[in-house]
This record gives sequence, C-alpha cells and structure tokens, in this order.
Amino acid sequence: MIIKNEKDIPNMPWEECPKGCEDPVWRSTQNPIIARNPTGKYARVFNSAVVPFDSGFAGVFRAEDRSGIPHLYLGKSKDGIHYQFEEKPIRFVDEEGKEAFSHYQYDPRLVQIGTSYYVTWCDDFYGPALAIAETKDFKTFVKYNHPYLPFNRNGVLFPRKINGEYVMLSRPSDSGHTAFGDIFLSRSKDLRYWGNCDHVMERGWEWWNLTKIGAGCNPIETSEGWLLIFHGVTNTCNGFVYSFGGALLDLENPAKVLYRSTNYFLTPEKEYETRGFVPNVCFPTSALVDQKTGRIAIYYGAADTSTCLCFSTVERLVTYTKEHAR
Ligand code: BMA
Repeated sequence: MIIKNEKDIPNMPWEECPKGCEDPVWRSTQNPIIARNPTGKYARVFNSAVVPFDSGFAGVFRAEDRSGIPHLYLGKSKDGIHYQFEEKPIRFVDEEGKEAFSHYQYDPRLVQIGTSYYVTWCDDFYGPALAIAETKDFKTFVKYNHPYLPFNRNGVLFPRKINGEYVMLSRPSDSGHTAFGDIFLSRSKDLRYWGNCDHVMERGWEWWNLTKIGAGCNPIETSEGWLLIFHGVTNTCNGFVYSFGGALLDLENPAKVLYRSTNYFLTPEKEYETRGFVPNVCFPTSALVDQKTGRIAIYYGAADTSTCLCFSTVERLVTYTKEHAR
C-alpha cells in the first residue's frame, strides 16, 4: 500500500500495539495526555488538532477558560505529548489586517496545503458556522470571510487540491445539539467561495452512528483511496454517545464512498472517556501520519474534558475498513 503526501515524522508519539490486541486502534498508556486544568487557566483542553512544525509540533487547541467559553489557543511541543500553551487565545485578523472577532470558537482542525497551514473550526456567526484561517508561521492567523451560511460544523479540508479544486467535508446542522446529520462535500477554487456540493455519507444503520456523523481527521491519501476517520453518534436514554470509525473515499471523486466500516474503531470505554463534562465522548480531530512507517497517532477529545491519543497504522485501518465494510 502506498501512502501519499505525508511526511517522515520520526519523533511523532508512538507506542507499539499491545501483544494479542486485534483492535483497529490502541490507546496511549499516557492518556489523557492533557488532563483537566492543565495550566491553572484553562479548565479543559480537548477536540484539538496538531501538525508537524519546526522539528516539533504545533497545534490549535480548543480550551475552555473559567467562563466556560471555548476559544482556540496555540500550543507547541517537541514530542507531540507535552504541550506549552500560549496564555491568550489566538488573535485572528481579517484579510485587511483588522481584528476578526467572534464570541466563541471550537473543534479546530488543522492541515498543511502547500506552504500554508489552514485552521477550520466552528465559529459564532449568528449561531454555529464554519470558519477558515490561514497561517504560514503560527504567529499571524488570517481569517477569511465565513465560507458557508450557518449552521454547519466539522469542516475538514483535504490536504491537497483534487482536480484543481480545494475540497472540504462538512456537516450541516442546527443551532443546538443537532439530532441529525450527514457528511457533505463542497469545492472551491480559492478557499473563499465554496459550492458544487455533493452528499458523501448518510448517518448509518449501525447502532454506533445511527443519529449523526461528522468528518474527524483530515483525510489520509493512500493508493486504496482517501482514508477518512469520522465520528458517529448514537442516542441513548442517557444522551449521545460519540465513537469513531473509518471509510475509504475515491481518490479522484471523494464524494464516492468505496468502503465504510460497519464497526467502530474506538468507542468510550475507559473512565476518562465515559466520565467527565460530557460523558461517553471520543471525538477525533487530528491524525499524524509517518510516511516511512505508516504509523498513525490519532488525537481525540475524551468526554469534552481531556485530550487523548490512540495509535494504529495506515495498513491496519485500511485493511480493517475493507474487511468490515458493508
Ligand atoms: C458536539 C460538539 C463537540 C462535542 C460533542 C459532545 O456537538 O460540540 O465539540 O465534543 O458535541 O459534547
């Protein structure tokens, strides 16, 4: 299997698969890597995204301060596990250099395309809507005007143009704790005007993704298709449960689903996933992929309380997805 468009990341977080484990992913023994009150200023850091940067790692972190309002903070790390966070939220500016204010920001994703890094997140735009910003140096973050109308969440960019266009997955929603949702795709020539949309995946008939689904990590390019890690939600008499699974999308037309796993990769089982601010949430937002070995480190938010890591390989997830496909 060929992995495309990734980098060699010899210093990325990694733990070998425990003996006898046949699961598609395995958790870090260091979980949660960012536990409650990590700095004394933020109560909770979760659902956050990182990329390799400057011989280490840079990340955009969702952190909730003591007001409970989520904002995005910059974090840097040498090993991808221990992060130093900036004290103040990222200050976004618009394309004219003026401050681009919004009341809240959450669930960031982060991807490198060419020489720029793009942050996508859920922003306050008369309700939850997607936002997109570009940075080249993790110092200046230029926020474009909102790409879509409200309400929309889980905006996840592909790491390169496909047939000359940027492509983004998203999940149209309502203004609250949306009880429905499919993954759609839109295209853009300039990252500012989006359209030419397709429906990609509907919520599943399998129990774990019955209520709604949303793209998780930026798709990983392989010779077998784009590997998409997505979250799936089911509704119980005690509320939503967030798990995650995978699909392979067509390389040329990623609106076409080639394989979709009927089984989840990971579901809340550990105490740090089943207990917390919002119990029973495993919410994947970022994956580091080592081109040379195919190792994957998935960052996921646990129980809207902490940041966790789990591991796998591209080969293992692609094989699992195909073997457990519908
Ligand atoms: C979703 C988002 C996520 C959160 C999840 C569970 O709607 O708000 O940030 O992790 O709910 O509360």
